[in-house]
Amino acid sequence: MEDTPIETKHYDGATGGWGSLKGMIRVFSRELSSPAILETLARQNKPEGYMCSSCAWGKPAHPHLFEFCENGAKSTIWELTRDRCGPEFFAAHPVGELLGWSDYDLEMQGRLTTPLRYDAATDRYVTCGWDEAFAAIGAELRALDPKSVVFYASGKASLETSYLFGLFARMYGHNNLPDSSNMCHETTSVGLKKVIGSPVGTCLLEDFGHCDAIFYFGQNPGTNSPRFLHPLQEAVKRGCKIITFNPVREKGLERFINPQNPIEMLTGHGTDLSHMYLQVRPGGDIAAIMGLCKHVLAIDDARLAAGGPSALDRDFIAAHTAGFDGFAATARATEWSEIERVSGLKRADLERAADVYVAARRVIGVYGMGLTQHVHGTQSIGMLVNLLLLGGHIGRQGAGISPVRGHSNVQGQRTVGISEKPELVPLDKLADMFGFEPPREKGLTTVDACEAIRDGSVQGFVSLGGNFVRAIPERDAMEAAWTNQALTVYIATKLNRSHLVHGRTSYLLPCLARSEEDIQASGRQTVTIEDSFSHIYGSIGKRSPADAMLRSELSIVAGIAKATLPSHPKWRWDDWTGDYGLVRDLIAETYPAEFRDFSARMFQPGGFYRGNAAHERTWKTESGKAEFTHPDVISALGTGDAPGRFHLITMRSNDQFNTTIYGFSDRLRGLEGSRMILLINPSDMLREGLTEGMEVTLVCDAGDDVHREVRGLTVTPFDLPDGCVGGYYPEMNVLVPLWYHDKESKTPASKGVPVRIGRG
Ligand SMILES: Nc1nc2c(c(=O)[nH]1)N[C@H]1C(S)=C(S)[C@@H](COP(=O)(O)OP(=O)(O)OC[C@H]3O[C@@H](n4cnc5c(=O)[nH]c(N)nc54)[C@H](O)[C@@H]3O)O[C@H]1N2
Ligand SMILES: Nc1nc2c(c(=O)[nH]1)N[C@H]1C(S)=C(S)[C@@H](COP(=O)(O)OP(=O)(O)OC[C@H]3O[C@@H](n4cnc5c(=O)[nH]c(N)nc54)[C@H](O)[C@@H]3O)O[C@H]1N2
Ligand SMILES: [Mo]
Repeated sequence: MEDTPIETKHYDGATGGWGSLKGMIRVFSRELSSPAILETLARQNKPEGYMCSSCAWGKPAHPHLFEFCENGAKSTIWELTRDRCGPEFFAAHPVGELLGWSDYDLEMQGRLTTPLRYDAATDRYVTCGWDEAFAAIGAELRALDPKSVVFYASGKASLETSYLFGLFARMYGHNNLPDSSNMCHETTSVGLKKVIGSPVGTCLLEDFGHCDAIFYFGQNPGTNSPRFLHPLQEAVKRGCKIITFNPVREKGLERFINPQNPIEMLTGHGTDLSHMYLQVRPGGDIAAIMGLCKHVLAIDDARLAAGGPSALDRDFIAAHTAGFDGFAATARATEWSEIERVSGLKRADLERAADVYVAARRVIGVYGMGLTQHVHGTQSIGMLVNLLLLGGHIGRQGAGISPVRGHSNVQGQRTVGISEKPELVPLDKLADMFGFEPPREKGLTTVDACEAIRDGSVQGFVSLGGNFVRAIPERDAMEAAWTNQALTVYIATKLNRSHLVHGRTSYLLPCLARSEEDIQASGRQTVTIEDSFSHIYGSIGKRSPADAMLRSELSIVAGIAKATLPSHPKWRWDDWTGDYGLVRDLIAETYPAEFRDFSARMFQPGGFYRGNAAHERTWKTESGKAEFTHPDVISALGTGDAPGRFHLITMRSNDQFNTTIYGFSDRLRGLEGSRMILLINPSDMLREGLTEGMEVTLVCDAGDDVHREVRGLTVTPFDLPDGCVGGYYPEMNVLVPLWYHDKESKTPASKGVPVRIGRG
């Protein structure tokens, strides 16, 4: 690419530093002057404080003075905005008009304040009372077949609320409990469960204080989990080597200036984070890891031939794993030329990276959406586990596999029963505790739910947070089908597009945010959440609610349940609403191994660990061992290379939280001002005859007969591997076919969408 005259966009600064403070101030200068906000930020992620509702990164037992990051602060400030989106707003704007507004403009209206009912005669949301809303929703739900209703959760609501939401679904009569995880780390839940018997990562936060090497795949900490940069920086300073695999040169993985360190802030000297940065092609991770394993095996062969010690942990492999021989044969048989072609990486680089692996005594594998959102994502995760198993790097200090979760309680929601998979929930226990017969058949995932909404078999959708219609694939077709439903219910803090794409009967119910005080019959309530390291924390909101009419998520769920279900002496919705401690007792009774003494332990500094069998080297897999798998594909993409075809990565900017757009600056990538851009490398630009600033259309090239396109994208040169392009999520979601998902978990393959570039 050096010989092309086109310059790519890039950012010269480091992650963190003054840029992160400026980033916060630019978006929120007005809100930052509020003492309430400063007080909330100072208590963020501290024991007995408030747990940030942004990402799921761990909260250390010994927090920094300010244990928050640029993006966590943005999320808190966003919740605590002074703006209100009340009845006058809805009186002034019919839904038909609001459908023409951008995501940014909708959420910028501020916090919802009163319960709202959709009125078809005026095409407006109109104010209604809570009791009226509950009664009407209850009547609609009773009239519907429970199997035709979906209860979606977006990953933020507390363990207490989530437990009751899942319980309500089963008492009502279905397991249709998809959550945002179905678009995110479901690949992990399915993939890791299969090979190590645990649906979640095995690392603890402390492990990052002991590792010698981190193999880092497809996760962007600078934007999505900035507090992770602190342990990464400390690890590098100790001599740990980070080897990064990512098609995009993410600043967060290149250099970090710690905003908590005055010397680094004043001198501008930060830490270079990645020892090697390998710009793998999208979906090229299976091949890249195959190359690493191949070289590790070659080193082992050479050492053994010379009478030296093995480069593998042979005792671990013999005692704890199954399938090593088959996997080793596959790795040996895979040609380097194939590995280089698919990964886009050079053999010499992969060999150097493998040398780092062999030299390290403790290795951690980290990953995010770059592995999970592919057609063969489960196989990529299996490959990363293969790599770690070679050296016995699971189930000991300083080693393990560490998926970085998204929403702040997305992992916890699964833990307490929000799952469409009945086998993951102790149904017999629930039957016993609550005196009812829970449904036993599998429920709908996100993709299944979308298909069922399209074919008309789903008629009701109850949404605990989130912005489902905007987050899913195939948005145009889905929006059209959505309005055929009989009932939609949205429990939310802010207005978003999903609320406008409503069923015939629709309610929009405004709730408290986690940072707000939640007073019930027994007094001020605490809620709990679980982080990426299976640690559980209490969180207390202290801010005055945005409006006196707001209710907590738990009380809204309980209110709808009570209005829907028959009364039963063991179904104590009012008591549970009055004292969340009673719900924690139910959780502890349902999951005694993980949650014993729940309320007593929830304020333990650093959270309490609910345990993980794989961390103790107990493998709850089919074979009872950790399983080496051999992939049946070498690329994780669902489509091959073809003339004119690119694979699209849908990306998050530094100024967004999922579908919530805070602003138009993607500072860490040097991209400013617009989200309607197409990122492409200069050689591909020349090959396609494109010039910077030209407007183009992206067209889906998945080979079915549906036309999907996004118009008006500005060509922007960017450092990417050949054959791929980048664009922003959720704007690009129109292009992702609903059927284009991970084969095993059905996670939409949002990181490798086949597209063509059209003119105009
Ligand atoms: N500020 C902020 N924080 C967030 C969020 C947010 O939107 N904003 N979202 C939250 C949620 S729900 C989630 S799930 C997480 C998401 O956090 P991440 O897991 O970091 O997700 P993404 O930013 O979508 O993509 C991750 C990285 O994968 C790379 N990548 C793309 N394709 C490939 C590939 O084929 N191979 C490899 N190796 N890399 C690839 C991309 O370049 C990108 O750097 O963040 C959470 N935290
Ligand atoms: N193309 C593409 N698509 C993707 C992805 C991608 O990388 N590329 N990423 C996927 C991923 S990882 C995820 S997790 C999903 C995200 O999907 P969702 O979780 O459904 O979406 P969010 O944008 O996080 O939801 C934002 C809305 O949540 C509501 N909200 C915010 N805080 C609260 C609260 O405390 N309580 C309640 N009740 N409501 C609240 C607000 O109304 C806000 O508008 O999108 C997925 N879609
Ligand atoms: Mo996510």
